[in-house]
Amino acid sequence: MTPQSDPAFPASALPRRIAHLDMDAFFASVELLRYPQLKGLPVVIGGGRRRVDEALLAGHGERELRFIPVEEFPLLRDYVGRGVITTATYAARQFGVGSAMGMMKAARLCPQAIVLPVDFDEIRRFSRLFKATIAEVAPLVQDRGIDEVYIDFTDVPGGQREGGRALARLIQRAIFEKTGLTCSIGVAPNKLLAKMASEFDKPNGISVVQASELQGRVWPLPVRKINGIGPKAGDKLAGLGIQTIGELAAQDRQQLISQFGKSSGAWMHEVAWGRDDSPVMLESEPVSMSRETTFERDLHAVRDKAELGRIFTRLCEQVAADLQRKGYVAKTIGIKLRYEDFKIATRDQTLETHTADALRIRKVAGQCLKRVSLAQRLRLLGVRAGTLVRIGEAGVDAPKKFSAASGKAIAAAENPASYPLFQDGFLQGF
Ligand code: DCP
Ligand code: MG
Repeated sequence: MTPQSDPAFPASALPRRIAHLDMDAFFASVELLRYPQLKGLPVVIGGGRRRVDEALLAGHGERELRFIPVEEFPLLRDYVGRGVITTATYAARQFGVGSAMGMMKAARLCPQAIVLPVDFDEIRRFSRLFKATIAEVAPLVQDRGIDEVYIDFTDVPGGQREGGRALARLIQRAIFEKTGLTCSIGVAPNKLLAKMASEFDKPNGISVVQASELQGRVWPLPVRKINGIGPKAGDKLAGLGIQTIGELAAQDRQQLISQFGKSSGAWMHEVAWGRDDSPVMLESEPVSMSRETTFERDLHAVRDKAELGRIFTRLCEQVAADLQRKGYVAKTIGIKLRYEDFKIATRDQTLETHTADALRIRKVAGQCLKRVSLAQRLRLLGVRAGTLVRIGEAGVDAPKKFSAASGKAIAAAENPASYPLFQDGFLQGF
């Protein structure tokens, strides 16, 4: 039930003030807490925990990490592999380095950047900590991902002051005191505009946007800044000569509907005019859980079948472990492949009953794999569990025992004679 439709939350008499908060260079900032000597330097996060890195840090006790000399950290220029950058400090971004960029390419742009691996446990710990800090100040918080939330300021005491700036400042300060991390906040009449506004003054900034500022501050932005307009829609709009949100707003609504369909076309027209009624939802559930991996080298379904099989099984086990740890079961299992030419293929299958069982996920994912071409070599493989339900809800009971079986056990449980089998460039029984 949304707060708006819940009689316990009557619609407020006050103007809506919605904030979007996004942590600054999140993964990198968390590493900088551990290694404060790297503050202000170009640092990128990416790649696995490499041997050189471990060797370097070995022998340094936890308490002494902050004394490791800067010269001893691994540099991007020495990186060899196919890792991708998850994020970069603002000092590194000045060189054009950023999220989703291959590390070898980044090394050409900023060879002197320091490379650190991701520590997911630490990331999750800080994610929970900053969200809990916000919840102490404002009760209506919607989780939007590892490092961002929406906050309804409307009825929070002081939430209307300076259009929300005062409360934003207070939250920013509270988070910094609790975690040592900075964030950026946008406050606006709705989620759509707040999400854009949080980017206006990054890092460590606050932007307050009023409805009257739509034309001056929002319309000049590219359409891709609208949360929900992805690369495909962006390209299609560009093909129609529509680059900015203002240009989108100037389009005839019917014209957009005929180009993009009834709901998308109408939605585009609404958001271009800065309109969005979607409520800040108290509880947000994950839509899916997935694991994927980019291979060190492109792998072929036939020539590298053993290696691919192992990786595939491990991904299924990881997805099962994620589901079990977080208390969810899934009804859809899917796969994702990226071929050597970077084209992507996805397939999924809906189950009769929910599961979080590694063996079952492996089996269904294997069936999905039979439905894609495997003539080309693969660059990436991913496994996804969707249509999630919390265990204990919607009539779903926790199974007595999940199998979190190892790859070997999974292989043995299936018919070893047919596992894995390949025919005509298509993977059979994989
Ligand atoms: N992330 C990732 N892969 C990506 C993009 C992001 O793993 N392609 C991770 C690393 C980021 C975190 O998610 O630290 C949050 O993503 P953001 O887009 O908010 O990026 P940052 O917080 O790093 O930077 P910014 O200051 O721009 O918000
Ligand atoms: Mg962020």
